[in-house]
Amino acid sequence: MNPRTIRGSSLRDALSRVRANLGEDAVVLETRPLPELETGAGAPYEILAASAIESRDHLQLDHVETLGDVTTLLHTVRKELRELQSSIPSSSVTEETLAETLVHPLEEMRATLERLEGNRGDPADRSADGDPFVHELIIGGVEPVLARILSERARTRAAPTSGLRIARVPDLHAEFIRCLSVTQPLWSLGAPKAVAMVGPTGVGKTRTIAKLATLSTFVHNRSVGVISTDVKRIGGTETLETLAELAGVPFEAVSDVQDLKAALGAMGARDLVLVDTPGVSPWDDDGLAGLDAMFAATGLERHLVLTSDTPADRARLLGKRFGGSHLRSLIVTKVDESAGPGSVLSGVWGTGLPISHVCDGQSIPDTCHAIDPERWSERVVGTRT
Ligand SMILES: Nc1nc2c(ncn2[C@@H]2O[C@H](COP(=O)(O)OP(=O)(O)OP(=O)(O)O)[C@@H](O)[C@H]2O)c(=O)[nH]1
Ligand SMILES: [Mg+2]
Repeated sequence: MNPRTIRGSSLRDALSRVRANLGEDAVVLETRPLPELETGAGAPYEILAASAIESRDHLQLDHVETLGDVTTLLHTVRKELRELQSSIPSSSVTEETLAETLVHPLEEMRATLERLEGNRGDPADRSADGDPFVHELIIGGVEPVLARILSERARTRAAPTSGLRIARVPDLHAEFIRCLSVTQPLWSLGAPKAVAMVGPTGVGKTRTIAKLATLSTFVHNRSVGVISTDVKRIGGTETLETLAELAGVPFEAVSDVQDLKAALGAMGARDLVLVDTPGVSPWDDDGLAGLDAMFAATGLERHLVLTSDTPADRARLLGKRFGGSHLRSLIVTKVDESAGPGSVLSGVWGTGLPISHVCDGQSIPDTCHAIDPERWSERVVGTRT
């Protein structure tokens, strides 16, 4: 694109010169009054503009990519509306319910559209839209669309209604911490608890259970039991059984709900019973129905396990498919493989669940942690004020 600067004796005059020189569809990139001439006759203007054909060529790839993002988000919104309509009796669908359900997807869509708008700027700034906060958050691992939303919220926090909207790092910290909801780790639950890990295949459910069983036993002094329901696949239980044995923790492999109930009964006095489930595709309706039936029969708590590279819109879908309002917390794994610690925000944002644990490696047990939002925020945003 070769933008040109064109001047006129007024805005209207400058615009007609732009059209005469660059065509009827010329793209106006910037307008500004010419202060040094303001005392003269009229109000002279300068316009930075480019020919539409060049601009389209220039933006084509970004448009394709961004329109793809917008289409995905629209698809998610439409799907959520359909699910909302079918899951809530029509009399109880209030404007508040709708607004609450749609607020996150709409914010994401707005940020994406703003990026489309921002794509007219300097190509070098596109990933962060030239916004240093967005840049900082993306470097810290935050998903770009969420980085834009957080930066915007920090500015609103700094100047809610008017003013220069200049935010500082503490405003960004406050907004990050507000989004990063956490809940108590599983080893500090008060009453005896039986909890199950659910989630798609390969996200780290089994390994997380091995870490939690070991840490809960040796570091937090809890009596623990482990049950695996992943008996149909070859190799589904062996690793966990061996690890439970090494930690001196009782282990049972069960193949149906009756056996599961019996095993839960036998371990009923334990502080924490961890139940492993097989990985299920979010599109496998039968597999998910099997899980639902197991939970309905046992009253087990469910905790969703997702990897840290799961984008917010996919996390939203996975949250709904793996239990929706029945889920108690989110465990984010493979943070060590992500772009940065800020990546954990996508799961929380998409599912609306608080994080109970994050995992950042394969080794057992030292790569499973509870998180403190303030310290986590410092790792993402830094501590400069
Ligand atoms: N780098 C890294 N690897 C991990 C982490 N957690 C689990 N893994 C690895 O991810 C792979 C899958 O882990 P599993 O625990 O078997 O995953 P799963 O969810 O039980 O898998 P399925 O039972 O097949 O659904 C293994 O190679 C683990 O060692 C983590 O926090 N970081
Ligand atoms: Mg497993």
